[in-house]
Amino acid sequence: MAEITSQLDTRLSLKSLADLPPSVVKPAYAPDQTRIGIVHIGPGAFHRAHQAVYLDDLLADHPDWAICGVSLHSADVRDALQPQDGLYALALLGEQSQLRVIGSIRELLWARDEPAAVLARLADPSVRLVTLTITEKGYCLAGQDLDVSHPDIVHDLACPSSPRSAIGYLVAGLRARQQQGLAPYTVLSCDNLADNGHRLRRAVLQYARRIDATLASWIEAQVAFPCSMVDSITPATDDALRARVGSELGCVDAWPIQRETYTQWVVEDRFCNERPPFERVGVTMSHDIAGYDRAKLRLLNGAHSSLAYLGSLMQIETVGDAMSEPRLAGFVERLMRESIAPAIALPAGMDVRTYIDAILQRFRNPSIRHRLSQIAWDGSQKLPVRLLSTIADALALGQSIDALCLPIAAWMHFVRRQAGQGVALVDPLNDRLSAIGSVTTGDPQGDLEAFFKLEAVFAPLSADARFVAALRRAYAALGDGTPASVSRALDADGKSA
Ligand code: CS2
Repeated sequence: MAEITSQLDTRLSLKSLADLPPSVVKPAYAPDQTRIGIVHIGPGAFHRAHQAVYLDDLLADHPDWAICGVSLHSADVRDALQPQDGLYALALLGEQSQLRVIGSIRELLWARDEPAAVLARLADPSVRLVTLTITEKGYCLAGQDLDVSHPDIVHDLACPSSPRSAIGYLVAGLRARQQQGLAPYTVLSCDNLADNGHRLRRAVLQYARRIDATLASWIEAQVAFPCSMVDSITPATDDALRARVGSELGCVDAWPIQRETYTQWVVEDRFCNERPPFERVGVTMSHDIAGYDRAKLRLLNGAHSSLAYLGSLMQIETVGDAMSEPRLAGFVERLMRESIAPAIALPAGMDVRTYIDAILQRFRNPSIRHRLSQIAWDGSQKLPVRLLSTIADALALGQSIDALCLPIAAWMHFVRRQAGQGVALVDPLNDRLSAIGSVTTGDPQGDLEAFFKLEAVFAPLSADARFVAALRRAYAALGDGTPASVSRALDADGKSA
């Protein structure tokens, strides 16, 4: 016992790497012999489960593509991983589960603490690529444009050399390069946004134009912002994972990560500086990724958010549990096959039936517990991209939007329920949402009007009479949002199908 305790006092690190049991897969290279070539903004769980793993596969043969992870808002990742020399364990969950230690993140910075170090890295010519996973809200967008009233953007426009936002840092780094006559870096968005590269480019240029027109023209002419599609289901770390990883490693990892074994990354092959040979480690490099990103966002993420809100109202805890509820599983399958897929312009060669089958199977993965409450975060940011865009396209094609409105109505009931119980939402619009939730009465007409004040979510659809009527029906069908009334609405949808 004493021995086990003393082992568990040991922290995962370069020093303890050699002592890990043989069942744990270790980096196939010496992490301290690599060099940083990528700055990644937002080294959260998704990045560490996805991009960092592709780079981990590459570093043995291409050691100058290690990652410097920069957190903008919280010191947590740096504080957990710095004492571990950047190492962490990744549990791959599937039929053949595996534990591997990832070594590709070689430096961790918290921008609030070390802004000069972040700017120095961005200006370092060995850094040829800057990648981002900052979630939808990190882009500070209002519709298609930069939200110039966002507090971080207001701050950065006033003090561009000591930024707070990702956009502010990207531009400050590019400005240093332009001034020093250095080549720019490619900026690669890895977030769940359709046309993520184009949207980021637009926001960066809108910001740059406000501080320096010459710089903006240089960025416009010189910097590439490829689009990408990222996919791997990554449930948040919980105590069960920490305990399992601790006992398998025989030492402490303060922040292990878990994900399904499936992973996909499609990247538009348009870089303005050197890039890692991503294709060698399973990344699909393509000249046109539009279509892939829409299919994934609308089918997988749209279905996820639908399960999240309908399932939460039904007091179901995880995606797996939701898929064991026949009404909900039936609804989400019909939604994907009959409402979402017909409204997407699919990429050439994509067999959408097989794609949907695979998603449903991934949702049923018995090895993972993916909490609906995690997916329910940031609904105000996710719904426009995941479901409302499909509704707009379905309307343009003259298709029925009744089923598509049900998860939107479920979100509204969810917001109302949380406000009624005094529970804060994890959502950048939490204040406005709780205010709206607390004035709702359950009357569809009045409640819709209250929600439509959220223009960033509902405009311009809220001006379309067909949408208003369908959403009103869906909201009414969910009654008072209790499990019994949600079940009735799902039954009714099944019968009308
Ligand atoms: C999920 C995604 O939390 C969520 O909103 O829908 O994180 C999803 O698991 C990934 O996009 C899968 O690639």
